[in-house]
Amino acid sequence: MTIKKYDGSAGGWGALLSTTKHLIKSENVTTNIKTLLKTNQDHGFDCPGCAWGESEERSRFRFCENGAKAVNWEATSRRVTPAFFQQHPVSWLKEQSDYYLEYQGRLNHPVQYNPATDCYQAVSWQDAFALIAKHLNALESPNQAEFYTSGRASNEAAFLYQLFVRKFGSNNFPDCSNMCHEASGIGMKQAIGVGKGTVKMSDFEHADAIFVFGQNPGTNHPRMLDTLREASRRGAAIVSFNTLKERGLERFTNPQSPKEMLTDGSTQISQCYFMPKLGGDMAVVRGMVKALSVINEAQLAAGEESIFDLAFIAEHTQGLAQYLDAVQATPWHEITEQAGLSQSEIEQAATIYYQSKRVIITWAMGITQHKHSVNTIQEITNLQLLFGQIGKQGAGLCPVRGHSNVQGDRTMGIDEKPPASFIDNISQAFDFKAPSEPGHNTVEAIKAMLAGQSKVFIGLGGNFAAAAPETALTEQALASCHLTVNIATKLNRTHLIHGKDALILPCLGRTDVDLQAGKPQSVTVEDSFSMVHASAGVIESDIGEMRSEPAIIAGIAEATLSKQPIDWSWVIEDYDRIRTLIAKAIPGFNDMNNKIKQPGGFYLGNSAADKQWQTASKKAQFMTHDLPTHLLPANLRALSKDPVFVLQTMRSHDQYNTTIYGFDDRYRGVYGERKVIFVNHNDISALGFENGQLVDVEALWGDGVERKVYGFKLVEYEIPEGNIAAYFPETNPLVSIDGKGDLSDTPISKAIPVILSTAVLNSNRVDITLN
Ligand SMILES: Nc1nc2c(c(=O)[nH]1)N[C@H]1C(S)=C(S)[C@@H](COP(=O)(O)OP(=O)(O)OC[C@H]3O[C@@H](n4cnc5c(=O)[nH]c(N)nc54)[C@H](O)[C@@H]3O)O[C@H]1N2
Ligand SMILES: Nc1nc2c(c(=O)[nH]1)N[C@H]1C(S)=C(S)[C@@H](COP(=O)(O)OP(=O)(O)OC[C@H]3O[C@@H](n4cnc5c(=O)[nH]c(N)nc54)[C@H](O)[C@@H]3O)O[C@H]1N2
Ligand SMILES: [Mo]
Repeated sequence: MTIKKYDGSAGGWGALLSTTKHLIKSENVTTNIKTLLKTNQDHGFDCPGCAWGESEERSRFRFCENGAKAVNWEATSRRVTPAFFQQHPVSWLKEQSDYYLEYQGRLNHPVQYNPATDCYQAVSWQDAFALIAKHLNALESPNQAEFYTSGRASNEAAFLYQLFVRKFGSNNFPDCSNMCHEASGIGMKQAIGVGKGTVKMSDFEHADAIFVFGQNPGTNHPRMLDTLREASRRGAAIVSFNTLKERGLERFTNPQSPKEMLTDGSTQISQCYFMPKLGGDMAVVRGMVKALSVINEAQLAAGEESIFDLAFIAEHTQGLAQYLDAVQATPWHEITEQAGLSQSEIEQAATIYYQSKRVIITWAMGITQHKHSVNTIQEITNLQLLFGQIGKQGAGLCPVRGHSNVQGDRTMGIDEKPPASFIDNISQAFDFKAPSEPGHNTVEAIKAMLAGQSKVFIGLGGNFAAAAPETALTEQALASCHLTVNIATKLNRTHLIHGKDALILPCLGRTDVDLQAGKPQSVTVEDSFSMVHASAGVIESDIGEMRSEPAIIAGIAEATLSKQPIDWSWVIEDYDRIRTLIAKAIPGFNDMNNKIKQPGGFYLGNSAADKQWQTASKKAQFMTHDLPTHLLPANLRALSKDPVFVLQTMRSHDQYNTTIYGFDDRYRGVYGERKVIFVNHNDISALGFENGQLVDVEALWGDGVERKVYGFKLVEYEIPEGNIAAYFPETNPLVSIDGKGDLSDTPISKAIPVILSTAVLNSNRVDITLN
C-alpha cells in the first residue's frame, strides 16, 4: 500500500490516463473505445455511471473517467459459464473478495444451486421460471416475497416488474433508493409537494451561486464537475460543505478540454470550502438563516427593504413565523458546536448566499444518510423558500441521484408506499385491484426475512447482501429464504448467500444490443433533472444465454400469472408496446413513443418548479425542527470510556457501490489498499497511535450487540477532529439495522459512533489484486 498526497487538480491527465489504462487493460480495446464515443449521445446508450444529466449541447463526447470504468467493466469479454460454477463451489467463492467475484466476467447462462455439490449448475430458462412460479404460488400470502430493485433497471424493466408484483398482490419493493436518496424524496414532498429536484440542467448556466453539500462529484458525478467548472468560469460562486477536503471540489482540469490539458490549466471550483463536522449541516443552514435574520433586521431598522422575498413568502408559503422563532431560539454556541464551523465562517457563507440573486443547492449522501436527514433537507428547503429560490430560473433544489435510473424506477412505481393515485391509475389501466397496503422497504424486508415471514427474495440487479446494513444479519436473512433469485450481469456476494433453492439469471446490460423478435430495442431512463430519454446498447458480443431484463421479468410473470394482466410475451417483442402501457398508466408519459424520439428526450415537469405546491395546504411549507442532539460531544462521550469517533462510510475513486474496480483512491492519495481509516493527525497523537498503524473498529449503537471490523490502516487526513472515514462495503458490518433515518428508514451510514483499538487480529476476506 502507498499513501501519496495528491496535489494536482481533479480530472486532467490523471483521469485521461486512468481512462486509457482501464481501456487498454480491457480485452476489447477497440470495441470499448467505439462504445465510449456513443455514451450519452443520441442513438447511443445512457451511461450507467451516474444520474447526472446532459446539457442540450449533445454533439460533444459525454463520458468521464468513472463512466469509462463502468462501461469497460460491463463490456468485458470474460464470461462466467456453467463450467466455472462447476469448478468453484459456493463455499470457495464465498472466501474470495468482491473484486475477484465481479472480475470473473459476465454471467452467461442461468444457473440453479445444487446442495448436493454446493455448486450452481446450468438450468434452462423455462425450468428457472417454473421454479420461481412454483415458490411464489405456494406462498400463503403474496406479501411473503421481497422484490428488490437496484437503480440501473430501465423504465421498461421497472414498469413490467411492478405490474407483475402488484398483480401478484404485493407492494414489497425494497430498493436501493431506501439506502440512498429516500430522505430527499420524503423531505421535499412534505415541504414543497414533490420529491424530486426542482432544477433543470440549464439552470446551472444561470445560477449566481451553487452550494454543494455532502457530495463528492470528482469521483461520483464527474460530469457534474464540467457543469461546475463552466459555472465557476462564468463567475458563479461555488460554495462547498464537506467533512473531507475532496480534490474535485477544489480544482478541476477538464480532460475533454484540449486547451486546459495542453496548458496544464485548471479551474478553481469552490470559492469557499467549509469543513463541517459529520451531521453538522442542519446546524450550518440554521446558522446561515440566523445570520441572515440579523442582516435583515438591520436593513429594516435602517428603513430599507427586507432581504427576504416577502412577496414570494406571502403568496406561496406557510409556517415562516414558527420557523423564525425556532431559529431565534437556537443559540450560536449550539450551532457552532454541532456544525464544527465558527460563527464567522457561517456568516461568510450566508453573505455569499444573500448577495447571489439565483442560488442552487445540491446534495448527495453526506446529507441523506443521517438520522436527521429529512430535517436537514427541510432546513435547506426553508432557506431557499425564504429567498424565493424555488421556481425561478437559475435557482432551486438539486438532490443529485446515484444510480443512473433510480429516479425513473420510482416514477415507474418501484415504491413500497405508493401514493393512492398511483394505485388507482394502475388498477384502472389494467383492470384489477392493485394492493394499497404499504409494502416493505429495505430494512423492513431484512427483518421480515429474518423473522421467517418472507420466504422468497428476488433481486432485479444490485448486491443486496453487500449494500444493505449489518452484513451478518442481512446474510442470515437471505440464507433463511426458501428461494433467492438474482437477475444480474455479474457474479457478486448476494448470489453466494443463497436460499434453499437459488437461481442466478444472467441479463444484458446497458451497453449491449438488445434484440427482440430480430429487432434492436431501446429502453428509457430518467436523470436527476426529470429528463426521460432513450438508451440503446451498441455492443454485439457473445451473449450466450443472457436475456434482457424485460424478457426475464416477462418470463417470470408469465410462468406465475399466465397472461395476466397483460400478454407478457407479446409485449416484450417490441418495447414500444411496453411504453404504450406506461403511457396509459403513468402521468406525464402520454405519447411516450414519439416524445423519446426528440433529441435529448422529454421533460417530465416539476410542479414545485412551476410554483404549484402539491401539499395539503397547497402552499410550500416551512418545516420547523429542533437541531439533533445525538452527535453532540457529551452524548458521544457517554457511549464509552474510550474516545468515541463518528465514522462515515463512503466510496473510493475505484469503486461503483459494491463493485470494486481497483484498489486506488487517487484523489485521496491512497494506492493499493481499501481497508483504511482517514483520521485527523491530532486524533492519532491523542490516541497514542501512529500514522499507518492497524486498528480494529467497534461500533457503539448502545444495544449491546458487538459489531466490529478488523485490521484497518490509519491514514492521516484533513478531516475534523473526532470524525473519521472509511470505505463501504467493508464497513457495512458496523451499520446497525436499527440505526435508521427518522421517517426515511435509511441506514445511517454517515455517522456511526465507533471506538478504535490496536488491531489484535487481521482477519476478514483475502483481497486478490489484479496484477
Ligand atoms: N464512480 C462512482 N460513481 C457513483 C457511485 C460510485 O460508487 N462510484 N455511486 C452512485 C450512487 S448510487 C450514489 S448514491 C452517488 C453517491 O455520491 P456521493 O454522495 O458523492 O457518495 P459518497 O462517497 O457516499 O460521498 C459522500 C460525500 O459526502 C461527504 N460527507 C459525508 N458525510 C457528510 C456530512 O455529514 N456533511 C457533509 N457536509 N459532508 C459529508 C463525504 O466526505 C463525501 O465527500 O454516486 C453515484 N455515482
Ligand atoms: N455503508 C454504506 N452502505 C451503503 C452506502 C453507503 O454510502 N455506505 N450507499 C448506499 C447506496 S447510495 C446505494 S444506491 C446502495 C447500492 O446498492 P445496490 O444497487 O444493490 O448495489 P450495486 O453495488 O450498485 O450493485 C452491483 C451489482 O449490480 C449488478 N448489475 C450491474 N449492472 C446491472 C444491470 O444492468 N442489470 C442488472 N440486473 N444487474 C446489474 C451486478 O451484478 C453488480 O454486482 O448501497 C447502499 N449502501
Ligand atoms: Mo445511491
